[in-house]
Amino acid sequence: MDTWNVNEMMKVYFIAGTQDTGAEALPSIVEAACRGGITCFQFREKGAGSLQTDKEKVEMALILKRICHHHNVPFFINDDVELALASEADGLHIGQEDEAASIVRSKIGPMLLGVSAYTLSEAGRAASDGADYIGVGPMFQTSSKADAKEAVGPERIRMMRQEGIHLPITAIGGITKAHLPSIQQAGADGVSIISAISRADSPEAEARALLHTWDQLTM
Ligand code: TZP
Ligand code: MG
Repeated sequence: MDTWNVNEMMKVYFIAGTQDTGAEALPSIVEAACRGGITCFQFREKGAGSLQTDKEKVEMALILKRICHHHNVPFFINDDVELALASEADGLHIGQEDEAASIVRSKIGPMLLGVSAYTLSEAGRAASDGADYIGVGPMFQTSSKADAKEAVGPERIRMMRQEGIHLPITAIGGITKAHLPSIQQAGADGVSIISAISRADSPEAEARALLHTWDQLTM
């Protein structure tokens, strides 16, 4: 459980918090997504409807981590260094509005670190600050993030690759199965998804289909 292959974990990276699913449903949705073959999970507890107390967040994080590890899926925390340390997560993902990646890197020790990058310079800085991967987006319009920036499309990833960004890249924002070919062709290592999995009739079947489609494209 302690050594993860970052490139592999990029393929189908599922993100969710109780604001996306309701607190009751979240563990079973994460369990279903794990059965379907997600390659990473991030607990992103944020915005209207999210849990408010540290105690509730830690409790939920530990429940979700257990489910992930049962399926050999790495468990990440969004933004919250203290929660990541308290729950002994495998990794932390931070945005540009959070504390600088170089400082966070020194606080979390050997934990994996993901950083959101919208521009080429943000991607370059993430690399020099010691990020293990970057999340690039929003690719397409999304309703899962209140303060989402303007969609940039897969072209942004192609540009970053052309400009010498070699870090693993997960594409994020409004992504569905239909987008996978253009995202893979642009040079991404995988996709991060909230709604297409969490709101699917069957999160398990959707996760499985996403992974299958991604792997078929690679071949
Ligand atoms: N960061 C950029 S877009 C986004 C985040 C967290 C939301 C992605 O959710 P969805 O439902 O897959 O568009
Ligand atoms: Mg953030």
